Amino acid sequence: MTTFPDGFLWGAATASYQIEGAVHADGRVPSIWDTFSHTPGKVHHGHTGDVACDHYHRYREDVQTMSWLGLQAYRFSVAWPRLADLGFYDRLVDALLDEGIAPVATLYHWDLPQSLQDKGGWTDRDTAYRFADYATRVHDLLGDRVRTWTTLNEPWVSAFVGYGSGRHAPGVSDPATAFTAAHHLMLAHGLGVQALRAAGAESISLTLNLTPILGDPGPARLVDGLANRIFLDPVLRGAYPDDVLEHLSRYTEVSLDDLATIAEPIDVLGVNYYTVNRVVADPAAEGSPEHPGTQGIAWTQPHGALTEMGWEVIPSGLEDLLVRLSQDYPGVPLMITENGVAVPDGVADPERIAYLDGHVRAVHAAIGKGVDLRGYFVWSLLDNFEWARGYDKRFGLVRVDYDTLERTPRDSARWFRDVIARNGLPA
Ligand code: GBH
Repeated sequence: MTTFPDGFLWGAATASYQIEGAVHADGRVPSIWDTFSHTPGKVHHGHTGDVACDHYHRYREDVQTMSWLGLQAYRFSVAWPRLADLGFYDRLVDALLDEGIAPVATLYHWDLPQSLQDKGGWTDRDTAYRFADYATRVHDLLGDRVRTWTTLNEPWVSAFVGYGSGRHAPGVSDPATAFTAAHHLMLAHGLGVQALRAAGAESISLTLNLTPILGDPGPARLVDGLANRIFLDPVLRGAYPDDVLEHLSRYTEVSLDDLATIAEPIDVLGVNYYTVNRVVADPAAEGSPEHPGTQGIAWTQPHGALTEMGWEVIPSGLEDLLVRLSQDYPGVPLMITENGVAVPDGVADPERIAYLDGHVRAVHAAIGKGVDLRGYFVWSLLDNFEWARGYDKRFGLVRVDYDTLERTPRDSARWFRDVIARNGLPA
């Protein structure tokens, strides 16, 4: 039997723009993802989040599904564009608590109000201060019931996919803006931690997408800096790594005051893990716009079977990552805040069960090696708007029919229900 420690937290995750729909309800204002998805050519098939899973109106049914699954926690994000009327989250949190499900709230999962983008978005330092004000307002409303808070989801994606390659909103492609955005996102995180702490939040975290970089040691080290250490080091060690600072400081000023704010202690580090990257030295290579400064480095073919996203399936990458984090950044408990896979549509999804089984085993092995890992959240509860890839890529434990909006639990949902019920995998 693969059994987990008592109190290990099993959950599932979603994000506001990916599931809510109801983009005009109750005074919601436009976000950068409304603008981006309505710009022709940006999202596959021209899909938008206008309706998505209509979770905004169907949350009661979805909470019932969570209850059937036996979820102990549910990770959702609050839409900043809904700040004028947060009543939806008030109702959602009450519905979760009625079912004994712990709400885990992320304050920013990529849906920046368009009005802030019009003033520069994350390239404008002021956005970080606005984020802290927003954090305080959300905590004022939900803080009596929500104990666990996450500032940002995956600042790497916000900065380097939003402002580096432009594959995501706001669709800017410029290394200078990407690095500047990265620093301002870190500052927003630190100011957000201060705001939440002052308001009395019990547990505060940051969620990073951490991608182990395999291949030639020199290139792998550089890309690891630009993808992983750029956020890990300032938050958990108080300084940007030298190899990263060399790039950053070309575009933005990094003061000691900022570094002190960014290093504000957190209670948990959220880890989103999907796959690894493989790189080699190649003098002719242009590098990647999502890792500016990587001229002379080429990304090589993933190994083995690929997911519908084209990502390599490699559970050992997760075990190694967790062990590395506990060695390089000791003292901070870890939580898997996202892990999951897009597979071909259907209610039978043996590939998803195999993927999750492999990764849950990897997590168990890491705990066996002494890693302080507190929980595991599947991405995702529901099929949803997979950003630039639209609705074709399906990550849900629960299938969504986008014509009828009917929900159908997949085989993997039954499998995960068993895992939660026995707090471990079957023999
Ligand atoms: C998460 O992002 C998001 O938080 C979530 O909203 C999203 O729906 C989910 O994952 C699934 O995509 O780009 O080929 O080099 C994950 C973002 C995915 C970025 C893996 C780095 C590395 C593979 N990460 N990616 S590749």
